[in-house]
Amino acid sequence: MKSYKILTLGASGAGKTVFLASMFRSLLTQGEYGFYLKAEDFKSQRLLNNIYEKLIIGEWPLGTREISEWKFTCCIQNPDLENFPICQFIYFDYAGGQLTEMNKKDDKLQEIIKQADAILGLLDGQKIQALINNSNEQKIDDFLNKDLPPIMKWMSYCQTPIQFVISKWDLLENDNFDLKEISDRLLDIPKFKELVVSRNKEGSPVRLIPVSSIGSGFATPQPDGSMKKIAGSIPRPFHMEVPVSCVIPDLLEKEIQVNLKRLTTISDASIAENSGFNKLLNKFFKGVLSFRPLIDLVVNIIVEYFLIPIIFNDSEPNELNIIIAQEILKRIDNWGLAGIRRRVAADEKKLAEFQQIKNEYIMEIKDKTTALRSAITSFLYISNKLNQDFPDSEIIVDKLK
Ligand SMILES: Nc1nc2c(ncn2[C@@H]2O[C@H](COP(=O)(O)OP(=O)(O)OP(=O)(O)O)[C@@H](O)[C@H]2O)c(=O)[nH]1
Ligand SMILES: [Mg+2]
Repeated sequence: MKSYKILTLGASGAGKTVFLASMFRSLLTQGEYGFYLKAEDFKSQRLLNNIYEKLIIGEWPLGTREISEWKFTCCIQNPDLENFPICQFIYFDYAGGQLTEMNKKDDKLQEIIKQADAILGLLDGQKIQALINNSNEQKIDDFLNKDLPPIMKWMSYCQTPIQFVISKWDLLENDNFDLKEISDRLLDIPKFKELVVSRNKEGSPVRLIPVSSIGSGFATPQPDGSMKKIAGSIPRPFHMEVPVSCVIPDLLEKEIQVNLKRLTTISDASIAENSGFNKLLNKFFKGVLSFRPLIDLVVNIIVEYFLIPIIFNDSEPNELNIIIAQEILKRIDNWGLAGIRRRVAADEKKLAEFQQIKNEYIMEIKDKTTALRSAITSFLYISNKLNQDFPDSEIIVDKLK
């Protein structure tokens, strides 16, 4: 089973540990998300649960001291309660000071960063609040000069998919901030803009994902910056499923692109020779496709031809299969995973239809192929829903600006 290392880059106090515990708790059962996370062993499950149980009573974790590694298997369950493992995620937690005050000797964290398959930049919502309100010089200075530079540096250094997660959204939500205001302010920072422009050029989406590990109405900030639980409140974590759901389609899209590139030297001759297949294709494309068969086609091609070998067998996809898949995707106007994301989110009716398809896929799970198809569709649905709920979550730099 393929394993992906996902690294959260964030300063001390940004909310890494609380996010990890709350994400695990939210994804402990499949619920509406269409997948769940299983901890590697009972001990890790207990440790994360302990952190969360303390949050509930208003006790925050102490600052992290050591680097720790957390392995999760991403699983999917069908209506008969059969479980299908899809892939593994490895998460890391560490003391944020190790990132912002990194010296040459900190090879351990550097090695982890270099080996990460995807990076989530965790931006402290409380500092963003200060930045937008222009309210606390110390916090603004820390954010701009201490916290952000190493995140930018490592994100530019690594070619992995990236996303920005804004923590403590409960605070920003109270102030009625919108993401547009925040992304405009962030784009005023030259290094930030540079990074977004370069990722936009490659066609990789860069998102701002608002999350709150405790949800609104659970705690209020105190004058010293700490959070105090509101008596009688219960946590309602918000968007815990989103960062991971946005990162996986990006990772898979990258795998697909790498495999397609690998083949640029091979001529298209083999597909022409495969005339039986061509006839079949032509037949298929004669009718105008409605939404479900189109999604079926794209997701099935991607799953069967690319992801099954990569994810389950840890091998490279067969070359003829890639050519066939490439040809089909070309004919339906480059509908890769990115294509689905671009087109669905903009249309409310399509998103509702997509949700329906996602639910049908869960009902149809019977083996690892159908499980993988369902997982991919759930991730795509969640990332599309984010685009619809927060239209400014995707940062795109207008070239004319
Ligand atoms: N309002 C609010 N506060 C939060 C949230 N998440 C974390 N906090 C606050 O931020 C503090 C720091 O969170 P941690 O998760 O410990 O931060 P960290 O990034 O792990 O910090 P280090 O371990 O020092 O690197 C917590 O003690 C809370 O006071 C959130 O979703 N909402
Ligand atoms: Mg911590």
